[in-house]
Amino acid sequence: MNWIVKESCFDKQLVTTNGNKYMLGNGYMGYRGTLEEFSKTELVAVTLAGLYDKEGDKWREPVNAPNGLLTKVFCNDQLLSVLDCEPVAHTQELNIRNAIHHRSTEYAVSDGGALTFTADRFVSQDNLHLLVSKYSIRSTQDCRVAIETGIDVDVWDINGPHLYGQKVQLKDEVLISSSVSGELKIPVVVAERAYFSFGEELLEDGAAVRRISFDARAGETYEWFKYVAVYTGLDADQPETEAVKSVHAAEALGYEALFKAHRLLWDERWSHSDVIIEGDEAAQFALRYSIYQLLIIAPTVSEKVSIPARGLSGQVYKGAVFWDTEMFMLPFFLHSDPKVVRNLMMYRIHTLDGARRKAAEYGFLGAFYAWESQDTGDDACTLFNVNDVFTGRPMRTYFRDKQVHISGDVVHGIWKYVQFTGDESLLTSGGAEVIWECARFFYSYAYYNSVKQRFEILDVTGPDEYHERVNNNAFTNALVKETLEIALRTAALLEAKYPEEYSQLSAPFSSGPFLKEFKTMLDSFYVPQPDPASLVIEQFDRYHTLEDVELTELKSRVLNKNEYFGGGNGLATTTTILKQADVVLMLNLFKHSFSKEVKQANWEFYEPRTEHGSSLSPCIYALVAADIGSPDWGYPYFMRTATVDLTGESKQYVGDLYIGGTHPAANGGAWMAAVLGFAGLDYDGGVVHINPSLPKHWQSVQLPVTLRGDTIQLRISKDEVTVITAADYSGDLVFSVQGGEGKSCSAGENLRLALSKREYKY
Ligand code: IFM
Repeated sequence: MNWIVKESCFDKQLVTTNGNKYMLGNGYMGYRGTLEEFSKTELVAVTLAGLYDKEGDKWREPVNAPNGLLTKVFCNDQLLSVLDCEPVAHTQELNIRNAIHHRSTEYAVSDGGALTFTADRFVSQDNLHLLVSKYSIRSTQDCRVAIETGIDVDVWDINGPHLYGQKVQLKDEVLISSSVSGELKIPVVVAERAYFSFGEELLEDGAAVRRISFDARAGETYEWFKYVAVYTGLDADQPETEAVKSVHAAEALGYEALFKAHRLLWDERWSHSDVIIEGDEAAQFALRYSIYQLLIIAPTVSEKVSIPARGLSGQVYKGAVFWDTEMFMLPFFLHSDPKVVRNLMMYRIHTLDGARRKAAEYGFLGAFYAWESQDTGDDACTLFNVNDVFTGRPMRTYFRDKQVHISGDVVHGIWKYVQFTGDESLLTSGGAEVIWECARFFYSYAYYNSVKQRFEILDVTGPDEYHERVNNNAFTNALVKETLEIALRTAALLEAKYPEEYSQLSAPFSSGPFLKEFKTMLDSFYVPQPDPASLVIEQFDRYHTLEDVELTELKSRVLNKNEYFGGGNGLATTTTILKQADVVLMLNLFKHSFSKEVKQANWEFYEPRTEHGSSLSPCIYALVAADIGSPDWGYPYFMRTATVDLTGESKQYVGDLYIGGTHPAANGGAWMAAVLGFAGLDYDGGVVHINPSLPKHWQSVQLPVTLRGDTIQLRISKDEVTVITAADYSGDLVFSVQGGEGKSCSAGENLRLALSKREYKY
């Protein structure tokens, strides 16, 4: 089984792509897949989750910590770096099973000799503050070697600098870099302990890098270790003390013991997340890699952070959390590690006040969640989010003001978690307030059309950001309707099961608008429906009046490869070309409310009109293709999604804005397409429904799923579903295949459920 991502030579052109592709992380910090000698020019970054900073009037973004793993090797005074010397041999590898990064580079040195430098590193899953690295050199000839290693305090920032008062000191053989963030004055400490059993060390007072020199003997291997801890004032009152303690403890344990603890935790993670695709190695690898990308950014411990749109791969998109988390990443975590979802949803609860401030700022009630959310929940999205490539001027965009569906997405996520896990405590821990406040926001945002006698949602931007400020976007209206329904259901559930909490939680809303108003709105709320003849749902009012141009024709009108298709003058705005799945996304989200015919008609209508200008888009077409029994229509979309961070083939610029980095929403989308789409898994909180729609060459999909505390194994093939339960299985789940009768099974049983042949359209 292949768990290795590998580069067999060094290509300067791929430094940025590989920085994303070879990422390590543990939810607390991300470490880009750069090489030991690299600096900020090559976008080295140790990106911290949840610590943001604003420099002057630039965009607020996450803080990158100084890089405690900086290491350069010199041979006879010559720097050995892939950037300057062409290596004789070079490999860069990421083992996604253990989350460990390895590089090995052989350099030609004087008189026909060769020196090989290797480095292994991991971002500990066991101690989230710890980076651990092991290095070696071996020369074929005697030579004078120097190693420069320490902390690189010259940090890469997009909108920095963010760290001030940089101070470096040496205490008990630990090098400590301390600084404070500019805006909130949060201390950031990096402590580094390098352990060498050879060489003479030179460290100048106050310097962040030391030099170890020695005479290397031919054929001998010299090995050394580094233990680096990162702490901020958000983690501890005395971050310096904690960081120093951490590296001393790490050194005492040693590299192998630290790696073992890390590896065991990764084994455990894969035991409840890995998905096996029989019959398609390429898909298998890409899906596994997508899962890896999600695991390295999962907040397993903190409920104060969520997952940014570019994960922890840097400061792109201001390190902000978008709807991507709820709509694209949440399903993977729900099925594999629901505790993570609780943390993600608690983050929304903790940022409710920011959402309330945003609603009030625009003159609405309740909670209007940030389109780009950071630590406080205030919106980091600016009114001018893109620059016009032609004029260089900022363009007015309406992501912040008009993508009101974000509040519905948050509610959707909370309710999904509660329904899926049965953990109703989330509602009494703030979830109910979020839900009700979002419903109040929509109530105040809605417009009552007295002629048509219905509530409508006007002046919004749906998922398709190329068409801003439209009326009655089908996706948005469907989410608003769901929010109102969930608000009423939440109230009924709490009143029936937790009456005391209910009266306490609902008291602040007693003067309304509350349940009565939600009900009134719901009773006459408009959601665009399929046209009786074509079955197509119009994306928004008057969408069908736009120029119905082919995508190739639209692209032929492009003048600059980075020009933005949306905004005031964007090429797509006056046409039917959409940026990303919109109606089709709605059909996937509410798949039980629409017939196969409606889904098919809309897939066929919108698919040629979708530009997939967002990495969130293709997976949705894969999901709906599987749903309508045409998995092979969806397969290329699945592959495109699952390989986005392996190939690096994604939009890197919008206007002149760099948007590169990893794509967690696509990673989550790949999982959704494979498991919820092709394998057809659908747990509704009561019954586990399985209705597979496997691509032609897939024999089966096998995976563990964690449902209501039980982890079961599923093997889903074209003619049979097998459920394997553990010895301690509770026996509570019911399984139904292809809509048939529900079956239960007991602990330790292999339940085999036959499938009838399904007619696929290939
Ligand atoms: O949330 C998305 C949005 O839908 C499209 N532009 C990029 C954002 C972050 O991924």
